[in-house]
Amino acid sequence: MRLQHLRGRRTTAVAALLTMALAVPIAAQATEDSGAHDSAAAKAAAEIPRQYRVTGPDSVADRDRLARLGVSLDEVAKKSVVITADSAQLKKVRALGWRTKSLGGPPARDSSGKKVRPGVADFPSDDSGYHTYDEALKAIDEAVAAHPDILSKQVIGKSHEGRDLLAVKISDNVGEDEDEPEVLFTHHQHAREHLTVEMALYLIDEFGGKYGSDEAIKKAVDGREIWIVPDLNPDGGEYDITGGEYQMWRKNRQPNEGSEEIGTDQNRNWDFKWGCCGGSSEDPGAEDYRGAAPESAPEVKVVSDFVRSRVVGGKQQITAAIDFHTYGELVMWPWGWTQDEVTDGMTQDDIDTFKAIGKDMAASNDYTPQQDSALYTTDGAIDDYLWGDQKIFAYTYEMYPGDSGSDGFYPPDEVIEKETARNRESVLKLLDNADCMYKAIGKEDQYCK
Ligand code: 0X9
Ligand code: CA
Ligand code: CA
Ligand code: CA
Ligand code: ZN
Repeated sequence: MRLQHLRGRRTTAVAALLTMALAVPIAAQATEDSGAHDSAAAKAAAEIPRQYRVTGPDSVADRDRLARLGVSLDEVAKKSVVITADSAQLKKVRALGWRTKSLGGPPARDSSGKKVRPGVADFPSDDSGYHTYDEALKAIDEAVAAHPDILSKQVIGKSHEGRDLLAVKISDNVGEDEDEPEVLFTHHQHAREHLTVEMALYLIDEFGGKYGSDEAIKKAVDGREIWIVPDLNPDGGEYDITGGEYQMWRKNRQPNEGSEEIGTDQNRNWDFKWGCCGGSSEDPGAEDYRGAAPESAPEVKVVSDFVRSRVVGGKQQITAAIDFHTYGELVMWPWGWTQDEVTDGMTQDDIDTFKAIGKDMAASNDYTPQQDSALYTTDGAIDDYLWGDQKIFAYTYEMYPGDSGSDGFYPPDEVIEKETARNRESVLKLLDNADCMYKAIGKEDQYCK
């Protein structure tokens, strides 16, 4: 509590300084923006959206109003937010009377002078510690080859552009479907959130490599069937690093009928209360475009089908899940579609369980625990689907950094090791609870006997 308070004050002071320092460049930026053509075609061709701090929004209602303009809300503070917007969206934000301040474009990270060839998907040279899609595949294949008794890989389907979508299984007797609680980890719904793929690779390495030497790892691997979907958005991820320059891309790369705009926000496309509640956009140009129909994004359909395939003998085998995002350092739980806690499909015991385990996990990684909708309203998000439709205790993590002062979506590769290992204990806690989530509220007998 105290730490958060201090952090908040420091952020405010820095914000005040930035406001003064950046007053002139912002005005220049705005002129430049408004001079640019805002036709969808011109925008679709090239414009890299930017982050802005918007000062004023201080409630969920304010933030929802902002999100309906088609911008993404990347960071939420008490009296301001950080958004990603293109020039047309920025104009709309300003028309609502909010004060905006550019935070600049994504970092270049090519100090070594080694340039990536135009059109080639690769991280800028200073960030070569991140894995491209092919590099991640190779790392996974190597891990599976090194530990075939506890790791296996399967292709569960294809992305819009035809890349393989994988599920890595980790368990003892990995080739058999045993009667053990199953736990799902999903990664990289949003293209620019590359640290989440590193989180998947960390888990695969940690569980594979330490099985023989680490008690806690061995217990988890022996007693659970762990599913890792390391990359739900390979097309977007590759697009985001085109030519070694970060593109600030969020959605998948599926074209939209009748529009020049590309992409669906996968985390608004799941088939539970899809588009119900003002928590997504029907505009294909919006950062949170929900798609033409639930599961219209092939990647969402593939993973939904995979999850449904884990219903065996009428019982969903997966009991718990984490969907990894960046950034904000948050542990969140459903609902996203409503501010309410106890509702149809969420009993007092359910929400108490979500909170007890969520807070415990957040205590171990020093993230902030909260309900999804404390940020802003979201409908069609994965955790609402997994809980609402499949009764899987599903959490959403927002990884490092806590705020955009530390490079937002693009933290340098030097932080990968620390910021992935940071979640080791919280992941082990979820795995430990997965045999009966309700034991966290002392109701094992009532629910799990
Ligand atoms: O907006 C999102 O999808 C997530 N934030 S991000 O900056 N990574 O895009 C937050 C989702 C929180 N709500 C639910 N999970 N329902
Ligand atoms: Ca580096
Ligand atoms: Ca097993
Ligand atoms: Ca099983
Ligand atoms: Zn995200």
